[in-house]
Amino acid sequence: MLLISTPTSPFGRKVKIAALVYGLKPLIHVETGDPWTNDERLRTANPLGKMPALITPEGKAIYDSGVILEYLDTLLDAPCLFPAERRIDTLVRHALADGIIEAGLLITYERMRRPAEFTYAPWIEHQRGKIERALTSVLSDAPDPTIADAGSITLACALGYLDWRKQLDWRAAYPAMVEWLDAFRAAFPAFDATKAEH
Ligand SMILES: N[C@@H](CCC(=O)N[C@@H](CS)C(=O)NCC(=O)O)C(=O)O
Repeated sequence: MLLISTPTSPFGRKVKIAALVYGLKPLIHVETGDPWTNDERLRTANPLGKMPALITPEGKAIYDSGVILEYLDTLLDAPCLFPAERRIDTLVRHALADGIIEAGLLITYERMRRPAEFTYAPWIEHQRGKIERALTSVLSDAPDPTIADAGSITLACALGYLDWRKQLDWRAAYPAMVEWLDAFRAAFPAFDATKAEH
């Protein structure tokens, strides 16, 4: 399989952690894509030009990251990323954590992709509000940090992304989440193994 991503993509990191934890890494070859240029290979795989995209051995292109996780689950003896007995809860947790990454990404794009004179602070605050509400919600219903499913893996990637791009100081505001991430890191070395050198 070919995974088109970058070392820094939080969505790509979800896929890499899942592959490491569930022993699929040897089946996946990672190549770097670039959504900001005319990367025809990426655009052919995913017309939206977003990463990650996975090409199966049969040549089928799969995106987005959540669908790739669903695909990886089909390669396991039983689904572990979206376990059948808690599928809906896991899908909701996955959606919430994905939303944190998306809001963080929009803040980063506003800061880095838009000319400084056009940066719109209320838009950044709007996105930051989503992240704050999501993290507050997670506090009362956090996934088990010792189980690697789509919810916990994506939450860890979201927190790692906030650490990198600093959309807000989540460590000061949500100390319980620091403990949660420490527990996830201890349980799954794949988290640190997929940290990009920034
Ligand atoms: N929902 C998509 C989001 C993917 C995404 O936004 N990836 C970023 C990189 S981290 C990207 O490709 N951005 C370029 C763009 O939006 O054109 C997924 O889960 O795969």
